[in-house]
Amino acid sequence: MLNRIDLRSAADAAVPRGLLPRAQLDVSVATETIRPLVEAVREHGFSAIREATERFDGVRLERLRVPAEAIAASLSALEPDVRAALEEAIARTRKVHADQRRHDVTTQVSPGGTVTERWLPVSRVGLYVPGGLAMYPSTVVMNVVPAQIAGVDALVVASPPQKENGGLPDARVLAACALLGVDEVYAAGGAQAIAMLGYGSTGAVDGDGCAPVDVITGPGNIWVTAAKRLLRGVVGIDAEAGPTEIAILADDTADPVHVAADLISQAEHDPLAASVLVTPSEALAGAVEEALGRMVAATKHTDRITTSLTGEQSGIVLVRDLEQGLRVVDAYAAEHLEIQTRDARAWAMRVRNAGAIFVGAFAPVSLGDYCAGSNHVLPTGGCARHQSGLSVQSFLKNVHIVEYDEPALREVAAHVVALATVEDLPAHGEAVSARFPGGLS
Ligand code: HSO
Ligand code: ZN
Repeated sequence: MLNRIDLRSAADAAVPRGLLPRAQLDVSVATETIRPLVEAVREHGFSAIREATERFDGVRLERLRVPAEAIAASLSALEPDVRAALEEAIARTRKVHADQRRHDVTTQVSPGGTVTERWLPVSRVGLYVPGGLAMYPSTVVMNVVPAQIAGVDALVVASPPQKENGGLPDARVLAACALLGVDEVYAAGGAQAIAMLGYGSTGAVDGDGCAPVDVITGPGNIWVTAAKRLLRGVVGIDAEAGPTEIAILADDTADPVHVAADLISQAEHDPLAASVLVTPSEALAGAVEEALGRMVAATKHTDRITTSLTGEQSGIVLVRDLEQGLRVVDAYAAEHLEIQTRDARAWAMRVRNAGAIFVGAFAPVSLGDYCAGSNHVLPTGGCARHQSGLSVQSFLKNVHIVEYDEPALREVAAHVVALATVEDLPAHGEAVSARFPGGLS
């Protein structure tokens, strides 16, 4: 079912990324397609959002903002087991993210001269929660918890209106908002929602509009990603989240049924999702193939999963040994990486590039999707080489506070003047020497 890539006789040098399975997602074309829509929302606000919503979601919007009663009613209607699960997910996610809080640090640079690095939350954050092939109340948790711990002033959620829910966003998404105390929710999806968050928008009536935010986070389809790219600079944007990915580094100690189940679990998201097994064991590769054959047919979303597993973005990579496997997973830089080997923790600690790493036989990715306490908004498409997943840090910025007294400035004044002179910016130097009319020394 999966493509095979045999790297066992490949040279020992760094693994060329081009050899690894990965779909190319052309966001730049989509960016041009949605540019007029983003501009229309910027100029016309609600009427442009309503028009796009009718066209893409098949819903005629009466109001942009979801009424407080509808959010409360969704929580009352929530199944008790789902409520308990969401509460547990929230508690664990809070526990882990509370430890990410930053503390201000003051460095004494010289006697009388200090620089304080102060961490401040952004004021207003917009969280996008998609609602296409699947509904994601868990994504509400993963976005809202770190923003709240960072201490943002205002937090708004946008999620596409659903015909099945009377033109409101998904009921479970609304219930998750209620559990987290989020009461500013907008029924908007796709590129129009991102434009609404970035530029702000009028509403159907007074008080129904959305004020612009400072940062937009949350995953979405290619149109959402393209709109975020257009808005970058106008607002802060988290990573561009493409289709989900799982890579598993496994040896002959791994259970093929567990490996197959985990590959299937992420393939379930999207026909474009990527599932990659990296192993030195031909026996494991064969057993996983055999298990997939049985298990894919028996699961609910067989078509989507088959498309994903047989696509060019998925495959089994055969390696000589785990050392070469480590180089492969580092080059691939998966959104999610599982290590199912002997000494799994030791191998995990040697990985440089991955969005999140799941260690050993009992830490499947779906645990992290919901209840591990870790965040599930993670860099895809190889961005884990230079980016991190969503965290409290995503909602903080730092400002340096510079405090020098007179002797401290005098001590370094000549150096400032010398650098200003060499850069041909004498007024910079004069701003210092003006403070010492009697000379610098
Ligand atoms: N695996 C997805 C997150 C998710 N899974 C939400 C289930 N619900 C991307 O990390
Ligand atoms: Zn998932």
